[in-house]
Amino acid sequence: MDRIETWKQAVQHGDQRLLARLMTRVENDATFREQLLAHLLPHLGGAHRVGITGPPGAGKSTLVNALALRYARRGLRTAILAVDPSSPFTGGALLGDRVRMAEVQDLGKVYIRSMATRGSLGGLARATIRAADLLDALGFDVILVETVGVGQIEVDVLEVADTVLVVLVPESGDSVQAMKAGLMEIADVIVVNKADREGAERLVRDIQLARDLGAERTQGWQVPVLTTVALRGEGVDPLMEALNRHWSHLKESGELEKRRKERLWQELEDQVREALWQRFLARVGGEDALRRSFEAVLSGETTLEALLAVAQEGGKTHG
Ligand SMILES: Nc1nc2c(ncn2[C@@H]2O[C@H](COP(=O)(O)OP(=O)(O)OP(=O)(O)O)[C@@H](O)[C@H]2O)c(=O)[nH]1
Ligand SMILES: [Mg+2]
Repeated sequence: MDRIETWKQAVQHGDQRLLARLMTRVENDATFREQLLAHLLPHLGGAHRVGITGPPGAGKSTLVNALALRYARRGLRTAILAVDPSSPFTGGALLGDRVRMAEVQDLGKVYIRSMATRGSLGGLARATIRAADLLDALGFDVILVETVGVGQIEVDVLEVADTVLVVLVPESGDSVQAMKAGLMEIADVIVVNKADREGAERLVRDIQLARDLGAERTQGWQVPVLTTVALRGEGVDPLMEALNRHWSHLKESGELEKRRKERLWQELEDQVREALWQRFLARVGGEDALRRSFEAVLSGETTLEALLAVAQEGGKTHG
């Protein structure tokens, strides 16, 4: 029996410490992360990965909380990955999320993990993708990934998620005007949360208009625009239905397989690039040496061609 099968059984029997240990390694140990993929590959595919993104304070955590409770009540094994681009573990936002998510944790059915940012955003994206892969292989049915919709992270959510839920609030009206078409390239489902406030219906209409301008992320899928009051759980059931419909659409249209393949291809490309870069560095005598040579190129002492030639000759002599 392979390693993943052993882990899977242990985790399904409630071994929380094993799960925590694995997740910590995924987060901190890049080598483990890369080696793990090979083992995970044959076990992937069962989990619906939902990425939740949107501006700070839009109510993403509240919604994720409400969704997770509902999924769990349906008997689905549910996990939350909370990705925070700035807060360390002691950070206010993260702490706040944890307190708000206490209700979920009390239920004891939903697995929650905060992914702390270490190193680059790219590294975070990779750690998050691998964490989702691990949870998928261990038998989770639903993985909700909350990211803050700023800069790079917003695009990263596309890599990790099968379904992208964009959470907006009535106050987002102006930024929606600015990003119209772009929004549709990201979103599979859009929700206007805090619909208890002024302007929600207008924003819904604006988004529906914008929807017809942009290219949809999922072919043959019209992006539903819903409203919620996450704080009171209003609209959360229809939202979950929309997410489920998208998941069915992905499976039935063959789009899911296409995306997963694309994701793994990306992964392969990343790993090959990284490996080649490391070999290049080794040939030129490490990063410090390369930087010195680079300075020499900049000052005209040597040329880029000469530098590349050294790397290639080094390759020949060292095999
Ligand atoms: N009025 C109103 N407030 C809400 C609603 N949903 C959430 N909130 C409040 O909005 C605030 C932010 O909610 P969060 O769920 O933490 O928002 P978030 O998007 O996760 O925030 P960050 O993770 O910090 O970006 C909290 O005070 C919530 O209680 C809603 O439907 N209506
Ligand atoms: Mg949050």
